[in-house]
Amino acid sequence: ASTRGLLYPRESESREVRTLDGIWRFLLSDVNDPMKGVRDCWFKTDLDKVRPTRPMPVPSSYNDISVDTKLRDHIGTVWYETKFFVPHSWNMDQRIWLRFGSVHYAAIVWINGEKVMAHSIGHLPFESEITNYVNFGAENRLTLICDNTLVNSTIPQGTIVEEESDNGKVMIQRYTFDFFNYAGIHRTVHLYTTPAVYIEDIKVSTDLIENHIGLVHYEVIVNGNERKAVVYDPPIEPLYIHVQMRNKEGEIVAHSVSKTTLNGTIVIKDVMPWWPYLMNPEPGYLYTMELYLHAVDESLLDVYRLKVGIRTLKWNNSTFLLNDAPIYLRGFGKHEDSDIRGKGFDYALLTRDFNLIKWIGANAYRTSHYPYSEESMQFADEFGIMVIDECAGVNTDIFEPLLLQNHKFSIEQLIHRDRNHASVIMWSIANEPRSGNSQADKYFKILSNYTKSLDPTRPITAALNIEAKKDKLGQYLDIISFNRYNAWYQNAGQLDMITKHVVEEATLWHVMHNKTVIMTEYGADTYEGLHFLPAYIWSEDYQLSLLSKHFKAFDNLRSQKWFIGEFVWNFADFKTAQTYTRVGGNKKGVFTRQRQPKSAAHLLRQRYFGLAIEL
Ligand code: BDP
Repeated sequence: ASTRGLLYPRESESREVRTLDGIWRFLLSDVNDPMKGVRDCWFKTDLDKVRPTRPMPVPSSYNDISVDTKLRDHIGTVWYETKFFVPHSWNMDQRIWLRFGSVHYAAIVWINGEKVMAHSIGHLPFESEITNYVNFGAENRLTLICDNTLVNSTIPQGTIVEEESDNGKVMIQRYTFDFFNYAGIHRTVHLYTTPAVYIEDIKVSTDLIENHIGLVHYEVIVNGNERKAVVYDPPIEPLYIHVQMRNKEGEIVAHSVSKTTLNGTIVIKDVMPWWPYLMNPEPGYLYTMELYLHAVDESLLDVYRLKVGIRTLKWNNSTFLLNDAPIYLRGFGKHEDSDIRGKGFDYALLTRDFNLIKWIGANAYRTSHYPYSEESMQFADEFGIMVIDECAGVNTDIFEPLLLQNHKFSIEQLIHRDRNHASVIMWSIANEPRSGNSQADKYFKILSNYTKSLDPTRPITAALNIEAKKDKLGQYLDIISFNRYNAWYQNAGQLDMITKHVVEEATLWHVMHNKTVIMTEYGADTYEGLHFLPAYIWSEDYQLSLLSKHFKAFDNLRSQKWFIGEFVWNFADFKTAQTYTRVGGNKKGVFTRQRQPKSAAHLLRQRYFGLAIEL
């Protein structure tokens, strides 16, 4: 699969977009022979002819759709199949693309029995041109195998162990992170067309001069000449791009001048910069960048539209500035998680989440602990919500070379996918890595430098949880983030042992590295409706007190400019693997899994709006 391109599929004068979302056919492979179907070529025939299939919604995790433990806890591979028509009208001078928003964890895809792509690492898109594999004016079969196994070299890591059960030997997937390892086709499946010569990729960065002149630097990659010489022989060259910017009202406010290049800078006078929520009466202001690809004879080849927010980021040892204004982040660690669909994308859930974020007055969240949907990144741009964009490296341990390679690849794909979003203000390269281990230093030096080389325009961070003195990663970060569960995992029940500890730990991180500091996780599991006075662990009252003791620490720290943000864990309750520490999953949500507020949500709302007004 190509990792270039990956522009979100958008229709235009020159492009058609369809989705293949709906009910697909589905079956489980045998746990002890997960690759049998590949050996026996199940993709060469209808899956129903191989074994009985069951209906499976796409997008969705498959785990919670049935009432079957075997499906929920399945380890290894599963098969999906659907059929689709390619109309005659999509004739040979177009290209046809098949694109998956994400499949967790690894996938191989066949069209009409021919392999068209393979991808691993969940939560990231992949696509392939399928023009030469489809039947025009006829039905086509799409078959996919998906593997959810996590091992030492996957991002994130896991281990498979064999245990004795009542039914003989069974495989068990172990992992050290707590969120449930949902699997399946998690995001939209797009079928779309481009012209033969097409805009493959766009890279945008922005600048502001005195907050009233906006600069949009762009680089465009065009492809197609060499790969479809049948159509364009000799190739069409040179090509040029005409770019224009429209404001929210749809008026053209600026355009490119060069008629010879694919790169350039657009200047917008009296610009409306992109501002975070509650920092400006019009947060999340986006321009539409229209790119027209022309042949030199002026004929129009391709059109693509990209939303662009114009803002700057600057950081030093003591502040983090957006459009030259100091930023204080007030937000959440989140999860993509909900009843029945698991990690499956759902516009209703996404819209509800953003309405709650607005209601509570937050201005930021971290995509803990993996890249979230592209649609959510578009929402964050529109709503003015700042995103700490985290790759899927969680609890990284056993630092082997193949892991480093995959970790680099996961960051590379993430940055490639999200670099044009104004909402992305920081990359998080890991959550709670075992950063005290002897190999961690070298590993993270390479990973940090690599990340910075891919995108020097944003700072990098990682959510650390080992003692500051033992950590080896902080030295390579631009901003230090730390997670700590005072009065929960340590000193459970001791609400009087929070404030001092938080202040001391944040200060230690700052003093050791002379960098800005964020608290990226703190919180308490809370069973909604459970009340105890005086506050008692797991009750709503305990969560309220625990949060307010942290607020006291944050207020103390905020007088130091280097403390730049607070993120409560978690936005909403979410499903976990089964352990005796979890009652119906992780309950540290300020909202329930059904997205209704616990008492703490009202307290947090007062604080977050209060902080916004102070700014
Ligand atoms: C932290 C992890 C987070 C967990 C949280 C918890 O970063 O993913 O959900 O603990 O246990 O260590 O609630």
